[in-house]
Amino acid sequence: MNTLKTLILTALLCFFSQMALAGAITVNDGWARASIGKARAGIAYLTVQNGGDSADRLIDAAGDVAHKVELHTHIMKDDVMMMRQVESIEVPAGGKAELKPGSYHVMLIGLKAPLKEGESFPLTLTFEKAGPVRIMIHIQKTASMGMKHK
Ligand SMILES: [Cu+2]
Repeated sequence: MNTLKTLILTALLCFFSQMALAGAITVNDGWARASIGKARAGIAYLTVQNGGDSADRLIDAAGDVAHKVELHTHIMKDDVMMMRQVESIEVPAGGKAELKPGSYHVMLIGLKAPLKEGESFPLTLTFEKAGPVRIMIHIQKTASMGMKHK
């Protein structure tokens, strides 16, 4: 009887700790700028919040919106802002990772269709521990060009 109780408890605990793990990650504020003319690339920004007590990492982004979807960052090299692909983006325990202009971003290479203001598209982000999280990216008006992407 006691053994059975222990087994059930253990099973329940495992179940809940798994849920907590997946639930620790929330993604907010997904947005992208509307593309201009026949621009072949776009960028998506978002905020990842980690409510858990262990760090996680964003390791992949995927979506049908473009032929290739990559995780990128911006770096300064000889006073020139450049982009570079990154393997992963760290999300500290109890903290957040911001994908924002001039920093980390999701690069959409080879857009299948123009990004139109007011529309949205789904992206699937994969976290090392929390697994896949599907989010919507809302397309906003093109701001006066701050940064140039090829
Ligand atoms: Cu980029």
